[in-house]
Amino acid sequence: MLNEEIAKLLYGIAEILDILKIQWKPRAYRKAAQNLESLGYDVKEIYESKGLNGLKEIPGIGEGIAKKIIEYIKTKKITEYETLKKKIPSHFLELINIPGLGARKAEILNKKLGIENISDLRKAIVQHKIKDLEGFGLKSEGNILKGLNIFKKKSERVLLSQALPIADSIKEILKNVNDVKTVDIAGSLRRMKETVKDIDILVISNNIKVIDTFCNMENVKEVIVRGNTKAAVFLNENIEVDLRVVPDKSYGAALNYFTGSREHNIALRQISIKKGFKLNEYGLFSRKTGKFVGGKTEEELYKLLGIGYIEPELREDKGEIEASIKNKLPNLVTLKDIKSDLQMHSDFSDGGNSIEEMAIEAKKSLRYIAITDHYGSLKIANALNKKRFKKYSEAIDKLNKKLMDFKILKGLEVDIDKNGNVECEVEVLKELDFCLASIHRAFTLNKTDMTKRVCKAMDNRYVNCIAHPTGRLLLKRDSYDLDFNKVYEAAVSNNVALEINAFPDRLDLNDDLIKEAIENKVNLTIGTDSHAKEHLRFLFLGVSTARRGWAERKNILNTLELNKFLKTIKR
Ligand code: DGT
Ligand code: CA
Ligand code: ZN
Repeated sequence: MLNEEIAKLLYGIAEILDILKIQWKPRAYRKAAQNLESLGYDVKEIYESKGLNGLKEIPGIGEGIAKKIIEYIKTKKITEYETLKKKIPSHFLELINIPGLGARKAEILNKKLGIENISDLRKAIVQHKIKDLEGFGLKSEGNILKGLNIFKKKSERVLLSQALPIADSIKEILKNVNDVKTVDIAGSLRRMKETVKDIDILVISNNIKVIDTFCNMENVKEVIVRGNTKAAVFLNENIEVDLRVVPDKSYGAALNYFTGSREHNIALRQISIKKGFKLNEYGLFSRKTGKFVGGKTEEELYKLLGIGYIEPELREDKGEIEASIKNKLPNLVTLKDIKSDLQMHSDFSDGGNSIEEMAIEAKKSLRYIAITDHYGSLKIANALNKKRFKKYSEAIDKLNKKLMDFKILKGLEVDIDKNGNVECEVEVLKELDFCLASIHRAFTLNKTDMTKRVCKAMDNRYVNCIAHPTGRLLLKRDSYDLDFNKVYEAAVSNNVALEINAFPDRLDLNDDLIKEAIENKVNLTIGTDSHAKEHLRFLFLGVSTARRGWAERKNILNTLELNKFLKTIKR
């Protein structure tokens, strides 16, 4: 979404205004940035459907900032930010990018310790120079270090959902080059890892023209390497793309090698050694004679190694090879198995579309959905209260009469308060078909209290599922502390499911927790957490995360037909 990119610039403007000692304005920019970040639907979509006035309806956004948003949508920059940047010393620009280090602190660090950039800052932390500065202290030094690490991660990896469309468009371009037989995405992207460092692409061709085309794509910012069989470029989108060109004969071996993971490759190589082979990206060879044995396809390769084919999502050396040897690999759930989407919002709370619009879009590929608008004291999400719930409930009933062969479950996403109480009246809870409970505030409780809080919410007999159970936001916010063994136990004994939230920056539960939850016999659901009908397509991200967590059809409640689903969630 553009929201975050724009929010980042608005925060940047606020920081610079602070440095320039301009009063009041920074606050307005910060407020606007905050609201944009938590908006949940895309400002670009609002602008396209409702224009300037649509943007002005967003809380905290007046005419001035709305115009800057439009400028960014159209030109990908905000002139005021560019102008302001020139007014302050350059060292600030780098430092204020660090989460938790604002203009005021950056100024002190620069004056007292001469810190000009990130590398100076890191040195000062290592030498513990910061803790002794007035107004800083050990804790503050630790926080700056944390901020540095987040910044580092952020500048190194991108979300799966951001890399995928870029990779697909490159694939389209390369497919159309003469003599290109096959184009495949490899690396962590093929394994559907939640974030990726770069995009790896593999091509069968004996024509080096494909390298030319690749290096001359219009979004290439810089060519990093250019050879006869490989090239690497850095794109305007701030991501690197590596291309390998390989011959037909060893394509399977190359695809396998460049899909990884590195750990999976190493484990496969050990098996091949035991079998008297040598395995590399060119194929499988006899150790004795050096003769090529095979490697044209991945299927052939796994077969020659005496094990069953392993899906890319499983290739992390987390037990998949042992399972494959014993013929015990899971039969992974697929997008086609999914009959419903179990978390989405409408314009009754903070969504951008009506319930009907969401339902019509979902009906194209699903059999039923749960509309789960926010309920409780979550003001920022325009949460429903008892009075507004009545209208919501009627709207759903009415639509269910109108829509044929499709069911809208009456759901809510209710807030879990600090003590584990569900912020919703029993009369309302009783009317629901499906109730999600989740945490949106007080993230910093310690592990014991947080675990108690979630388990207590599960004790509530109306709760069917805990949404985004760890609360993490990829590249932005860590999970809160939970003792998952206790959570699994409570989930099973109360018959509460845990959600795999499919929204691109959540993917929560993550792959490892999904696997653990399944081992502990916990039921799982997938919810896109859509805030606009365009988000419904994120379902596939939930499915791929489930697959990375070894989920089979039977582990995911969304694969059930409606009646069976309702029976299964009954408490
Ligand atoms: P990423 O890019 O960090 O998200 O993760 P990957 O897995 O895409 O890693 P990348 O791009 O460095 O390399 C792509 C694949 O190439 C990797 O999954 C396995 C293979 N590969 C790269 N370096 C090595 C290596 O040193 N040893 C082995 N066995 N395989 C490697
Ligand atoms: Ca990669
Ligand atoms: Zn939520």
